Amino acid sequence: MVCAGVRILWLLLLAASPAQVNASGRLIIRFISYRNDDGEGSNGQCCDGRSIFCESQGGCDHYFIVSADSHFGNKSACSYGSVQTGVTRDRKYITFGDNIGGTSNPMVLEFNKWTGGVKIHIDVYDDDSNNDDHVDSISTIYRGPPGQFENLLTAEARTSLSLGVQVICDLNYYGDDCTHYCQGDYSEAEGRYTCED
Ligand SMILES: [Ca+2]
Ligand SMILES: [Ca+2]
Repeated sequence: MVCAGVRILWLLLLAASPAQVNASGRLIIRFISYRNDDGEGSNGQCCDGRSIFCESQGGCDHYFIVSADSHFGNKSACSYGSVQTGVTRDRKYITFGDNIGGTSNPMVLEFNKWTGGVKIHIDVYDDDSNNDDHVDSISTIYRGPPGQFENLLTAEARTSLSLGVQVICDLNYYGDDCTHYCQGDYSEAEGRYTCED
């Protein structure tokens, strides 16, 4: 997988220069709710069961593979990383709490430079004992600078996911791309922290 390759590259970079490479910010993705009205997979069949009547809730055991990409045209680049959630069993409709089948919600992806936007791509599957069924592939784009507030978005195709996105720079990192490092001294005269540059 390309995503795995990116991660391995980063590990090599980190190993090569341990004092130089730090995360400068975080992309925070919070799942709010998800709806799969038909309780079906992308093949048009009930998530579980093959009769004309779906099981209650379709038998859908949803889990989500989230990839966050700074390059909107190439979803496989996966620049900000990816997360696979745990499973929520037997639900067509999910209201997410702070835990998605063992995965912390919100999910936090660290980055070294914010590029001004992100394409968030989500592959949805129904967990089975073998050959999980594909349910949907949905994505949304967020553009904006780092800030204090969560932005609400909807990723929608046949099914729909509501999510919140926030971008924050780490402590002492500033600027629209979170790469300006400043650990300045507090200036009594100016009433604020100052930096050399
Ligand atoms: Ca299934
Ligand atoms: Ca299932």
